Amino acid sequence: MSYQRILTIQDISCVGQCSLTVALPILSACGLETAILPSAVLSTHTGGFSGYTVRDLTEDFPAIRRHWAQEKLTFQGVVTGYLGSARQADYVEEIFKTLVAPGGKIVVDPAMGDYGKLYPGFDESYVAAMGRLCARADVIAPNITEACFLTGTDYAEALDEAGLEALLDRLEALGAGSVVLTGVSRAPGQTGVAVREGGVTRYYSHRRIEKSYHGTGDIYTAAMAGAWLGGRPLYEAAKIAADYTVKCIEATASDPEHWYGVKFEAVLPALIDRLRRE
Ligand code: PXL
Repeated sequence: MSYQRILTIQDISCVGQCSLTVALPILSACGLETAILPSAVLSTHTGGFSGYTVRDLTEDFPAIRRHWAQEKLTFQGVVTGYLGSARQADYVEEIFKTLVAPGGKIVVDPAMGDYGKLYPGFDESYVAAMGRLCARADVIAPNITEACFLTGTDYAEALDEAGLEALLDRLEALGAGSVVLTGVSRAPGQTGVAVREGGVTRYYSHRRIEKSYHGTGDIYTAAMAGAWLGGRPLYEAAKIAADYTVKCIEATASDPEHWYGVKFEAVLPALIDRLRRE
């Protein structure tokens, strides 16, 4: 496969090991040239810090898009995450329509909530905007909370098989090509992902580590998108990313001081090795 240039659009949380500060190194480690479009700049992420600063970069999007179009820059893949505003999603749609190379792929992580709640600052209009982006995506990667908001489903973290299948049906009906649903628990002590492609679901389960960390969804999406855009089948990419995310949590769990994110850097070599081998 020829050298691919990927664009990832999400915020810079200056401190906190999430969004762009994890997506850029992980996509690069997957061997992909990675361009970035920061949706906002925050002094830290919003999960557990107080008094963080936020600068929304929505107003910069149209001119940046125009400049790239003028330079005839296109992308073989676009990966989106946490955005600065609902209106920004309209500009992101414009990028999907005009700057994705023929055959290029779109991965949308509708990063907007966890544990049944939206992140601070997001509301129904943001959920609707994420739904519009999901409709244009080749792959979407919601967690259960995001899946419930996107489909108007009552939130329940532990769903039985029928509940999961119904949720996956509704997610597919949003219009996305394939769905990688994260945080899917099918047995006590386990968690994992469900991959729905062409109406068929495959599950991958692994050990659940009780401690949860910020940014692991972003790490998961970056590794899954990186492996998939790099040429692995989607289910394989979903498994590689799940195993990598578990390793990141394992590398962090023994350090109580490191509460705001995971030490993904320490296990990047293992991700690179696996991608080289498989
Ligand atoms: O990891 C998702 C995320 C990304 N960016 C910011 C966040 C969060 C989660 O809370 O606050 C700014």
